Amino acid sequence: MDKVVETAEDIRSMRVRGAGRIARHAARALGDLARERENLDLEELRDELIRARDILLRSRPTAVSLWNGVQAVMRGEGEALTSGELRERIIENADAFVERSERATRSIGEIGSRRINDGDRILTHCNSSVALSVIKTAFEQGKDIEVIATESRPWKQGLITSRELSEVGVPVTLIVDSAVRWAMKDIDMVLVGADTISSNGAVINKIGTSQIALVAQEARVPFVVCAETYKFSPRTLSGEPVEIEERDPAEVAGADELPPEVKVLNPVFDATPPEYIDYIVTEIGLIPPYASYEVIVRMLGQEYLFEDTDE
Ligand code: RI2
Repeated sequence: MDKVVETAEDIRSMRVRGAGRIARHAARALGDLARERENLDLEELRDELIRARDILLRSRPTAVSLWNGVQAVMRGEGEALTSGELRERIIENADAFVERSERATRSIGEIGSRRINDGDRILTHCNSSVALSVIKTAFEQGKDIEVIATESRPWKQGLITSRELSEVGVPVTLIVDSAVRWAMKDIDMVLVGADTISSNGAVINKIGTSQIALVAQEARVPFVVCAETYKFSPRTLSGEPVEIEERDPAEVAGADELPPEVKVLNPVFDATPPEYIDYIVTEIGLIPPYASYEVIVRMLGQEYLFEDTDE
């Protein structure tokens, strides 16, 4: 269980971050737990897995990818008749989820890149592995593109994006978050990731995303979201609101920088309404945000996470 606690701490502290990565990290931890626990009987193993699942789910509240990933690994745990069967099922589920998640990132790169034109200047926010998969794929196809990356306060994931793109040769310029409206006049497309997509098509992503969407709408610049289908939230279909994580105010300003009576808030995600979103690039194709309900129903109804729909 130590490793599970360590995994949860990696996610909580953002040593491992990004909605897709945290889902894979948690899935691997459950798979490893099942692999290691050869000596437990069925009930002991089941209890341990359920405890591990709950520890992992408590690590970060907003990205539904974590929840969907953990649910995918735990699928069918109640049906196993022996501990061997349970172990096998969890290991198989974990490997399948990780594999599917990595494949989805590549598929989104392929599909999304078809909408990028030679000469495009793309604005991206934070650090989304799927949005970057689209950009890198378009660049590998020989398209002459340029990226404007926002700093993304307070964690400055824009620096990670800038380094990552520059390493593969994509021309990239970093701007502060408040320079987005200034920059928008020369942008051809905004490309962002998602932590959660609700059944009404609202996209929950890094704080500041909804402001960028507003600016893009005003400037008539396409606003495109890149997200694997496990970022759509079945929980929102049953009316559950998406919890917006609020992190330590010290990430925004240190205690010694301000008088003690000043309150500092640090919400790290916001919701962009569907009317600001042109389309969502998923591994099953481009979908309008209003089709989110359909994606969720398919996921729920057909154990969607385990289908090979992108081949
Ligand atoms: P991928 C990140 O959250 C950002 O909000 C990013 O847009 C989103 O996850 C999706 O990332 P954080 O972990 O799954 O930096 O596309 O808070 O990599």
